[in-house]
Amino acid sequence: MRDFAGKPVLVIGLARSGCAAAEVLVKEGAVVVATDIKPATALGEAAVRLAEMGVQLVLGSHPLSLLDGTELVVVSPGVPDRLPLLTEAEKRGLPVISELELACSLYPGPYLAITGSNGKTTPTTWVGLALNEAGLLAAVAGNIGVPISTTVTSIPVGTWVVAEVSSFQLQRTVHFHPRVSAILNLSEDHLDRHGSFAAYRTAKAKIFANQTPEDYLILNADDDRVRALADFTSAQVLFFSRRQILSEGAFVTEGKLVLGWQGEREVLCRVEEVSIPGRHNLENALATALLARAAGASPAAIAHALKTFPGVEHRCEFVASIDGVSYINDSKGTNPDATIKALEAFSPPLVLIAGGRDKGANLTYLVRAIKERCRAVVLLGEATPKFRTALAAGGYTDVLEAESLAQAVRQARALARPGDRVLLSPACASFDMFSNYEERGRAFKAIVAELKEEPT
Ligand code: UMA
Repeated sequence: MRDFAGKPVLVIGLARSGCAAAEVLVKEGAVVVATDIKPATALGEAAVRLAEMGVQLVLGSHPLSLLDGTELVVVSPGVPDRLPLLTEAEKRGLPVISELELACSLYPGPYLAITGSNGKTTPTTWVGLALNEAGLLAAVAGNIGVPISTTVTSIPVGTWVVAEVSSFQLQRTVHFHPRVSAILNLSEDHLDRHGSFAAYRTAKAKIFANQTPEDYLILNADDDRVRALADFTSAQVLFFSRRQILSEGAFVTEGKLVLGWQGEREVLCRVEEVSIPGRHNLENALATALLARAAGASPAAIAHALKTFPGVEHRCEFVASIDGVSYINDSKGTNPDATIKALEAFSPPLVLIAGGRDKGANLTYLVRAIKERCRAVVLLGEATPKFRTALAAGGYTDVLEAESLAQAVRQARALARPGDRVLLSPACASFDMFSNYEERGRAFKAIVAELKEEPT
């Protein structure tokens, strides 16, 4: 374990990750300076508390002089790579790590890490449940919203850290070594940050960079881009597939979810017993089962978790039914692929609310899915012109535009007919109008709750 006592460390970004990192570092005896581009008034209470703990805060700007005397830089996932302070740190040869790397320097594991472009949160939560069902200690953390460094400093030794990890967090890891890892799917995302799909995939592949033949790497056999990564690891590769029968791994046969495990076939449950709907959730269930098995859970515990998992907030979450119309919160659908999966999880017709901050993704397949499944689309946020143009180019004209989420929900209500579903699945980040997707999802739910009280 690393010794931080007396070490001068600079933390960049003071939202969830940065505050957690600074706090943990202070407790480890480091001399911490922390900076955020926002002024104190715009930061949460956690940042204010840091000052009381002895952290020197430099807010509103990132002067390069912050690097003088610093020995280590810990950067928040949301801070762009091209920040002059980071460029200068690299020029000076200072180590720059993510909060994930900080966590793994404090806790040796075992780690079970899950990445992918979409749907990470569901299997991460589900695996945590399956491990607990199996009587194993497990704590769920990471991109899911709980900083890993906070988690690893508050759990008993030997607890599995079940971590949802993003490309931003993986990008700046050095020693991160999960015993079990998974890449669920790969589609274009965060191109605004990584510059190219190849660079994005390279960041994702860091999840298995330190794995050895004693570890497991779990890959989606149905995703060509993911399957191809099997050639680049020393870990034991296991596949899951919704479409093929496998000798080893997780798959579906005769309407049942089955594990091929060390030469045996273990039947888990029937497809219709899986507790959450949609083809993508069947994939999530298969991934969950294999991950949990690789971490030592019994088939019986896994089967129980598959049948009882209630789903996660902001991911195809049922909110209410009003006048025969269901309202679904999929605020976590922050790229076109996630939105396509949400559209496919429900029977049409749907009224889709989409838009927000564009991340540079291609909309061709989303437009196709919208044409097949949507009665109408209500557009919102910065990406409106891009979506408008793409929908028009695809020959789709049932489009309205809204100034606010509240207006979008009311427009969707006016368009929907009994039996329809109103789906918030923006295919974009939330940062143009909200602090994060959780805030957007909560706002949607509050607006729907108000609708319930209003006459039609
Ligand atoms: N900032 C600066 N200077 C800059 C730019 C930003 O100081 O030039 C500051 C901002 O003012 C802000 C902080 O840096 O205060 C940025 O924080 P952050 O965006 O990293 O937010 P956190 O609350 O720390 O959340 C992060 C993850 N956010 C991102 O990756 C963008 C959360 O994932 C994660 O849940 C949390 O850590 C705990 O681990 C969210 C996310 O959107 C869900 N992830 C992306 C995704 O899933 O697609 C990767």
